[in-house]
Amino acid sequence: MERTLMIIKPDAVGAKHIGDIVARVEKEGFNITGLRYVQLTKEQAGEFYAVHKERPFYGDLVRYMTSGPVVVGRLERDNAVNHWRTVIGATDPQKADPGTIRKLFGTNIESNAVHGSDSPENGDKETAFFFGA
Ligand code: FUP
Repeated sequence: MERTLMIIKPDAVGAKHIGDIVARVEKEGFNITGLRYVQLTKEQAGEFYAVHKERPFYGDLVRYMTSGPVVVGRLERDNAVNHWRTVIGATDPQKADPGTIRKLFGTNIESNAVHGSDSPENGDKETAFFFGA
C-alpha cells in the first residue's frame, strides 16, 4: 500500500483543526497507521526540510515549523501521494481549489495548514523519518 506523510502544521493545530483534518483523512479512505503529537526541534525541522536549505524562505520555515506542536501521521491507501496532494490543494492557500484543506484552513504560503509527501519515494522516506521503516 502506498504511503504519504501528513503533517498538521502549527497554525492548524493552534486553530483547533486537528479533528476536522483527521476526519477528512478518514473520509478520503486513508488508513491511519501512525499518528503522533510532537514538538519538532530546530534540528528535526531543518533536516526534514533540508532540500529547501538554499531557498530564501528556509530559516522562516524552520522557525514556523517549530513555533508550536504539530501532528504527524502515516497515511496509507492506493495512490496515497497524489490523492492526498489533491485533497490538500496548492502550496499557496489563496491559489488552492475550493474545498481543499489548505483553502479551508491555511493562512498563507508558509502557514498552509498541512504537509503531504511529493512522491511515493518521499512518502516512504518521510514516514520512516517519524515512524521508522
Ligand atoms: P508543498 O509540496 O506544496 O508542501 O510545497 P513545497 O515543497 O514547494 O514547499 C514546502 C513548504 O515550504 C511549504 F509547505 C511552505 C514553505 N514555502 C514557503 O514558506 N515559501 C515558499 O515560497 C514556498 C514554500
